[in-house]
Amino acid sequence: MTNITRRQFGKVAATTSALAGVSLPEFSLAQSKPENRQFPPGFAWGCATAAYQIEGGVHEGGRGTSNWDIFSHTPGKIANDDTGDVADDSYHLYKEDVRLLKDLGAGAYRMSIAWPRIFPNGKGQPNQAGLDYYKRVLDELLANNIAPYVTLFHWDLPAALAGGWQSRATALAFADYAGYVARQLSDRVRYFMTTNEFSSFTDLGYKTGLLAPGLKLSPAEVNQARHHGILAHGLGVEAIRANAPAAEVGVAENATVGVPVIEDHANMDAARRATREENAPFLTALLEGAYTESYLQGPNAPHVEPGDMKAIGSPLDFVGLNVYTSAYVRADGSERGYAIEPYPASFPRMASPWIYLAPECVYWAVRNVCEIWNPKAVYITENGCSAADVVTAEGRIEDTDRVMYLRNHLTHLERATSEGFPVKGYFLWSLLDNFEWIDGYSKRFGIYHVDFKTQRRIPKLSAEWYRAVIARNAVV
Ligand code: GBH
Repeated sequence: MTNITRRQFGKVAATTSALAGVSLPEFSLAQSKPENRQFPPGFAWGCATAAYQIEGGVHEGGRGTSNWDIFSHTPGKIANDDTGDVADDSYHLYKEDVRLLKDLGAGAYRMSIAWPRIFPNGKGQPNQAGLDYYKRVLDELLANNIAPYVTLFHWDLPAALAGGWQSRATALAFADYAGYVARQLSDRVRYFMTTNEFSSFTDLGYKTGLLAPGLKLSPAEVNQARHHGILAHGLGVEAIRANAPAAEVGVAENATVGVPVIEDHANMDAARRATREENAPFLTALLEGAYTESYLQGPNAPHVEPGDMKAIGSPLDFVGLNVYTSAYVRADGSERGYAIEPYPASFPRMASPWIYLAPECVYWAVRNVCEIWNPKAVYITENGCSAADVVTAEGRIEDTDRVMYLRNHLTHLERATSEGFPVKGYFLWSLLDNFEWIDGYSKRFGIYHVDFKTQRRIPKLSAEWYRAVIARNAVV
């Protein structure tokens, strides 16, 4: 287009299409709404963290050893051989961290409880000092009008539990722990999540060996560990309900999210099918109270005892979704009805190579889950990204890439709320730079920068931006 301006081109195109017809189908653009990307009144805005990633204090208050203490101290497992021994030292600095939440205007905080602080041996005698630590944290949150959303298991498993998730006894021990915590803390906590990300603590721990305990087991053994994971959830829900009748109980799950390559009926249907099939060992089993037929086919199906599936299918008050990226799906005419498209090499990513910048994931996570299973309520329990943050000479962190990532995801989340899907809140991962599992301290996800030598916290541009989002209850 060398000798024609864009404006002229527009005129020509309009004239041509009016006179001669067009080859592309007609469509109408969605109207942008006057209220401008507002979220519903009462929408919960928060940040998320996890105990082993922020607390440190691993030898304090009678805490027992966890699988992650062992794994992180195994040479070669973690970038730079980092450990969570100190992390953000939130064990001591929790008041400062609550203050950071307060400064954001956050009304909610998703945190986890370290099972080995409550039961140093995984079961048996509870540890009062561990419980008292969480009472102090919760009291500080409540004094600042921040509602705690508590995850009971975010991967730090008491090392004393022999066999870990290979053992059915671990699921039973989890139920006892969950019931105990619910009874002790439900005067302070209304929202409980049982477990965080089944595939992370089962598949990545027992199949690929990437995360603790770093095993590479057979498919049948892996399916059994998965079953124990979701059984722990189910028995945990029952135990929380028995001990804290007023609690709202859910789960935080990183479901695979099918996103239609084109928003037409065939591909949207394929994306729904993919979301149900790809999550068959986990979320699908929870929300249907049964494994799919296809998952049970073949010689590697898990051994299921009578009553297990009923517990696993216990009704939930909310479904928490940890969403970072999409799986693009197309209808392919196959028997299962879908294909997942591989990412082209040029697909943009954030600082962690697994975070493809695919912000439609939050909309389709909500929509698929609601259309397939119709849950009472949905939360985004994690969303965020790592970025190669730099502290300027003036001491600022201008993380425009993180703001771009978050703003795009919230734009797609607002599409879901404006269409009436029951999304009740959003938790940004993460409040602070922290111990990022196998990446150690080399990947930063916080909206507050942490200097791990001094433990000084500095708000990044993204913190400033998130404060504006919360204040306006809208994408800004
Ligand atoms: C969440 O996991 C966790 O809940 C949270 O604790 C964590 O800090 C946060 O995300 C950010 O990572 O190295 O390419 O093999 C998200 C699921 C599972 C995604 C492990 C990254 C490793 C991919 N994660 N996975 S790779």
